[in-house]
Amino acid sequence: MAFREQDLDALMYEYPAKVKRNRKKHILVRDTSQQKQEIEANTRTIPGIITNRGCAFAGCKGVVLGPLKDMVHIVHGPVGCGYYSWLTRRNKARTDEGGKNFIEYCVTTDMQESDIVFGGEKKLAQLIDEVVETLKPNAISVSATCPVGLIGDDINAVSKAAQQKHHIPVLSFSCEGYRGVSQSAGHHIANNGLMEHVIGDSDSEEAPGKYAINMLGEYNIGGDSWEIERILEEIGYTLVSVMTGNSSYEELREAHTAELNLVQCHRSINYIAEMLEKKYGTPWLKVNFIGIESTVESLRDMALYFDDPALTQKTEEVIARELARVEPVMEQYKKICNDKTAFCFVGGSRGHHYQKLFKELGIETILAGYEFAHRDDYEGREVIPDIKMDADNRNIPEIKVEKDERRFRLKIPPERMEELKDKIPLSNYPGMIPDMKDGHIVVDDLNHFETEEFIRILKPDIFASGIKDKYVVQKMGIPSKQLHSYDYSGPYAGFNGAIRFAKDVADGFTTPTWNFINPPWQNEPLLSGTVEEG
Ligand code: CFM
Ligand code: HCA
Repeated sequence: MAFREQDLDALMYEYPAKVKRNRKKHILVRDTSQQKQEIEANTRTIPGIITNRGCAFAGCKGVVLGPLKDMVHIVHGPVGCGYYSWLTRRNKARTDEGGKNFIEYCVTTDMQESDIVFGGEKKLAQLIDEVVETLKPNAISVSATCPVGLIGDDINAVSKAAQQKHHIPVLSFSCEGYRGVSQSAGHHIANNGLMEHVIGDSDSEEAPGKYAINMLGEYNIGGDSWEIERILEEIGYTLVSVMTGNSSYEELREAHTAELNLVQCHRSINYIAEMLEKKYGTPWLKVNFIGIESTVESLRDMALYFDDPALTQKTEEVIARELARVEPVMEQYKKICNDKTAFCFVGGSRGHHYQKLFKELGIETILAGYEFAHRDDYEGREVIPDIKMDADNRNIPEIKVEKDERRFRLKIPPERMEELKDKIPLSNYPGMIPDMKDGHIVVDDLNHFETEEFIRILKPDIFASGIKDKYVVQKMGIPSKQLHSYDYSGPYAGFNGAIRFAKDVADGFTTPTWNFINPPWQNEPLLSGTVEEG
């Protein structure tokens, strides 16, 4: 059914007027006749509403720092904060030869009532001593949970003292859960800390190999990064670091030597991309390795950036071989998935990234959104190219693109500039809204009430989101796919990931389970009300 802007009022029938006014700004029905549609985002969830969002601690320790495997990540706080952030995100890591890997450890000060009353600094200092002695990590992070900020423990001072005592980096992060409005604040805190204390903290000036790149915003969930690395390394790229999937403190120190930064998840790490650009002049390129088409497009953009015929040729060879292998398999799954509809609601980038992969299977995303993205993730960031040649620099051909003091140097031979300038992938991100079709819905910080209402009205064939709403939706008789943890499957990125995803989704549609579940609307009327006489 076609959904219209005015249908939103009916959908929100239970909201008090003030709440309705607020939530309406976070929901839009796509209308391509409008030049630009705006949405409110990155604001506080209304207290009492059941949101899927996480906290700043989750964004800092869980998302950005957690995957760094040669570090021990200490949670200073009650045991629950450590326990519930222990391995649930499925950021995988393999131990390098002779290397250290503490990913499977859950290390916390386990604060008790007495620590809240008398302070937990001593306990933290003792735990750091114990960690150094027993685990000998390359570095330690200390992340603060809510009570730490409330009682005023100075984790910064404790960490500094421990660093002097043990001669290993002990980094503290004031990422108390209540900071900011979601996990997004935690990404920022972690990014700042890594940039200040880790990235570039080595004497290396040269990259370790040819076509040296960092991959930012890739966390190796379900092994995604390994599949992307397989492709990039075969083409001939040197991965200096991945931020931060399957990565290490030691790898990150070298990140400044890369020639180009790829940005997979824009939301969680754009700060580092921008800071690297400012500090070292390294440009960044938005990529997307979710979906076959997006993967191919990203590989071609990268080849265009380096503009080396041998690299371009190898890129095309790998693309042709992989497409010949995976496309016939996708065709088979498409027969099951074709003409179906999806809701796709995930954190800060996957709500958009997965839409193309759904599309490749013939599944249309009719409602999408992010938990905690900012407006530029929805509306895009505009970079107006103002291309100038540097006449003195003809031996190192480059294009300078300037906007808001941001400069991108793209190595393109001058004679090809005219031909390539419109194709150059600038450091920008078009956002989710322009990719949505007329009548489709974009929702920021979708909550449980709205989820049920939208499902009742639009009845999608598959619902993609996270653990907090998965089971409610499945009990309504609709297959659900966790796009955070991949329901213990994966990888879903790259060519092999697309096939794995297609199989999992097709299995979701064809399982006989659905014969045993009656969706509520089969037995209950969709409308209810009273008829007044007279
Ligand atoms: Fe980036 Fe992520 Fe996401 Fe994210 Fe997350 Fe995640 Fe996510 Mo869960 S970094 S914004 S804070 S792509 S943990 S790996 S799945 S909400 S859409
Ligand atoms: C987080 C992590 C999370 C949660 C997933 C979910 C993840 O936000 O702290 O709600 O299903 O990907 O593990 O986003």
